[in-house]
Amino acid sequence: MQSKYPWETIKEYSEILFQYYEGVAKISINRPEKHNAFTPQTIKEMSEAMELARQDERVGVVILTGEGGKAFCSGGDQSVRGHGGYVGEDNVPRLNVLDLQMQIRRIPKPVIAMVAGWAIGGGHVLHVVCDLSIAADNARFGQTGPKVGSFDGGFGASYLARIVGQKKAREIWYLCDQYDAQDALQMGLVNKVVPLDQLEDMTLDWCRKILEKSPIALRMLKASFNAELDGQAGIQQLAGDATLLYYLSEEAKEGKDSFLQKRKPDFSKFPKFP
Ligand code: S0N
Repeated sequence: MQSKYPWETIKEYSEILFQYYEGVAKISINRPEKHNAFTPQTIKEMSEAMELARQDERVGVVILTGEGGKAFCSGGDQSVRGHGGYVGEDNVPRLNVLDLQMQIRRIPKPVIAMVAGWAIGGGHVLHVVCDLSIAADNARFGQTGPKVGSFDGGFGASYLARIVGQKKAREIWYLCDQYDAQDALQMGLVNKVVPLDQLEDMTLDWCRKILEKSPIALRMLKASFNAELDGQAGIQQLAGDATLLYYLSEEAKEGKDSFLQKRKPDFSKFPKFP
């Protein structure tokens, strides 16, 4: 599906598109002939793009999607699945999609899955770990692991269960059924369903609403939503954000300045809040 928006390419890749438009970075898997199944190379490119989007101060929201209108992502490319993972040009088996899942959770900017067509297997988990999911009416969701000899026991199981509940998550994995967009909406797996030709409009509309909001409030909220499930790593992320805020204060600046000026710090003027 051709976009009507003037996206500008941030960087050229072989298996994804990485584009920018008005505060939004779009990372799009570009393997429509394989329903956007990912190889280690696809994930390597997505990871780099995600990091570039994180570092880019113009970017407030990231959209994750797939080209073609028929698939968001159909998971790991089974034709390059070897012993121990998915095999790239270096012949090394990898499951580097797990690192990408962590990146999506840790980037301190909302990531929106824009889902048209299939979101299946590891592709389904990718939308699950995004902050928000907006689905076209042609979207179909499901896990295939037990059918094709794999499973995702990380976020693909535990976080899915947080979203749809334990019983439903077990049904999704044990039966490997497929669910349409309305099913997904009903079980809270997606935030909104729109006709396919309005998918990008609606997603950009949500991006604009998010971009009007306080970046630090959004950052803190994302870390807060993650903290409990992510355990010590979640606390670290939230605590890191607290440190960032503290660095911005005069109180913290007094500590740094006093060290550089070789004097005793004077914290007496700062309030001791109840
Ligand atoms: C998506 C499906 C249901 C669509 O069916 P439809 O519409 O009939 O289209 P097809 O004719 O089947 O597909 C069109 C072309 O695309 C190719 N293709 C589709 N999906 C894949 C794929 N995943 N790998 C390779 N090729 C794919 C088709 O072969 C076809 O090409 P041609 O025309 O040339 O034959 C249907 O396509 C489907 O069921 N696809 C497979 C879905 C699947 O099982 N995906 C893999 C699931 N596993 C993972 O993703 C594992 C990765 C992972 O995330 C993970 C993470 C952590 C820990 C473990 C794992 C893990 O599970 O290993």
